[in-house]
Amino acid sequence: MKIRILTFDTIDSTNTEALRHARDGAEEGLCIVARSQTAGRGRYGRKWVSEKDAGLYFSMVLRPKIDVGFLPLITLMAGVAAFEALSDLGVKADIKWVNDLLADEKKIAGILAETTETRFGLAVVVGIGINIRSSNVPPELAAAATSIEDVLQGAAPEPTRKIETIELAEALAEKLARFCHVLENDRGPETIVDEWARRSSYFVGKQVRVVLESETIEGVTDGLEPNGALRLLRSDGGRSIVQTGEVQNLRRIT
Ligand code: BT5
Repeated sequence: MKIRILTFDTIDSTNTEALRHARDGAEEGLCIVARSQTAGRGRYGRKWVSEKDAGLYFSMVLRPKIDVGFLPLITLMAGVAAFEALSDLGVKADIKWVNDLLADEKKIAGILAETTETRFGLAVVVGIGINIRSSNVPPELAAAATSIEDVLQGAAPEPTRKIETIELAEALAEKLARFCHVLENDRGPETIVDEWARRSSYFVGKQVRVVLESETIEGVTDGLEPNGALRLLRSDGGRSIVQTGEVQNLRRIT
C-alpha cells in the first residue's frame, strides 16, 4: 500500500476528513494528520481532547480485503500498530480491550475505527489519537490520562528528545500498513488475535466491569473470539461474549 500523508493546521476531525476522502475514492494508505482538532471525537460521540501540537491526531483510509465478520479486528490491529509505534519511542504500553492504549495504567492513546460504503467498496477509517505532551491532559483527565512526554520524563532523569509529530505519524502509518497486510493473509485473523494477546494484559485473567447499553457485567477476561469479541467468566458463574461494537466502557476492578 502506498502511504500518503496530508497535513492540516486545524481541522474538525481527522476521521471526518478521511471519511470524506474515502467517499471521494481515495486509495488506501491516505493519512490525514492535523496539528489540532476542533471536533476530535471518541466513541459514542465522546470528545477527544486535541490541543494544538500536543498530540498526534491521525486517520488512515484502509480498504481491507477481509470478510466483513472480521472487521472488528481492525481496531485490535490498530492497537498492535500503535503499541509498536510507542514501543519504538521507549514507551511500554498495554492494550486495554477494545480501543485504548495505557501507559502507567493511564490512557495514552485511543482508537476510533469507522466504516463507510463508497462507490469503490467498503472503506475503513482508522483514527488514532496519541497524547504527546502533558498539555493535552486537562486537570479533569489527569487521574485517567497521560502522555508520551510524561511517561518518558518519569522514566529517565535526562530531558527526553522532543517527539516530532510527523515522524510519529509516518512510523504509525508504516506499522498500520504492515499489520493490515498481516490481517489480510490466510491466517490473518488468528495472527492478529495472537499479536494482540501478546501485548495486552487484558487478554486473560483480568477482573473487569463492562458497561453495555442495557446492562453492566462483572467478571474475569477469558480470551478473545476469532472476531475479537471478549470472552468473560462472569462473577455469577455464567459466561458472556462482548462484541467490540457494544462496549461503552470497560474498567479494571481489583
Ligand atoms: C477513544 O474513544 O478513545 C477514541 C479516540 C480517537 C481519537 C482520534 S484523534 C484522530 C481521530 N480523529 C477523531 O476525531 N478521533 C480520532 P473513547 O473510548 O470513547 O474514549 C473517549 C474518552 O477518553 C473521553 O470520554 C474522555 O474520558 C477520554 N479522553 C478524551 N480525550 C482524551 C485524551 N486526549 N487523552 C486521554 N483520554 C482522553
